Amino acid sequence: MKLFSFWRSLATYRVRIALNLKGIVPDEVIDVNLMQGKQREAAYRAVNPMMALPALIDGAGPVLFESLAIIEYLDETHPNPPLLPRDPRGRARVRGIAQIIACDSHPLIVPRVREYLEHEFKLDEATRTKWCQHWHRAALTALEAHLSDPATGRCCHGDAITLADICLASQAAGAKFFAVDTAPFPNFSRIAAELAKIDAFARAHPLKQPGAPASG
Ligand SMILES: N[C@@H](CCC(=O)N[C@@H](CS)C(=O)NCC(=O)O)C(=O)O
Repeated sequence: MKLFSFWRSLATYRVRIALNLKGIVPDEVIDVNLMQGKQREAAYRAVNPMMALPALIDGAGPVLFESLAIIEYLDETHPNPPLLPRDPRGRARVRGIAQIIACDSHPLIVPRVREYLEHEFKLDEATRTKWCQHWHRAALTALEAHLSDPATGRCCHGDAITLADICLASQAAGAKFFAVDTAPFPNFSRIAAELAKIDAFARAHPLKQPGAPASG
């Protein structure tokens, strides 16, 4: 198994957590330096035409792409521990929370968007940061409302770790990178703090990866 990764990639962080929870160790982790724009070079474009991390090759392939699709693949091929509840309503809620993070919020703050704001619209760094913080807070506000639901337990959905918690951890790491205060979101903060204590989450954290700076 080959994982295409970069320490700072929040989407790859999601996949690393799932791999750790399932006890899967990739044979090879291939570094694609997002800060040097390596994701746009021909070699990686051939792997993932979206020019985004992560990508995963399991055995003879094909290449798997998009973190949520990769995590569901891992869940289907390695069912224990399950990352989705059994009941359709629960699965829909977990996927919904995951998608607020991975599909509605995260895409607005990735390098290609920040770089477009900089080069095409000439927005300075402070304005670009304001953009990122705005979309973070919008997602955190929606998540906090969902997490106030009685279906929330120790984790986003009951007491077992699901895909929603994996995504929540990535949102929490992103909030730190962009200096967004999560204190006004107490359910979110409580779950993030609980997850950070779990080894599979802690080992997968961006700042624990090769090449990461000593602090965020
Ligand atoms: N929806 C994708 C997001 C992929 C994505 O945008 N990844 C970021 C890193 S977290 C990336 O590689 N960005 C490259 C760029 O924006 O140029 C997923 O969840 O896998």
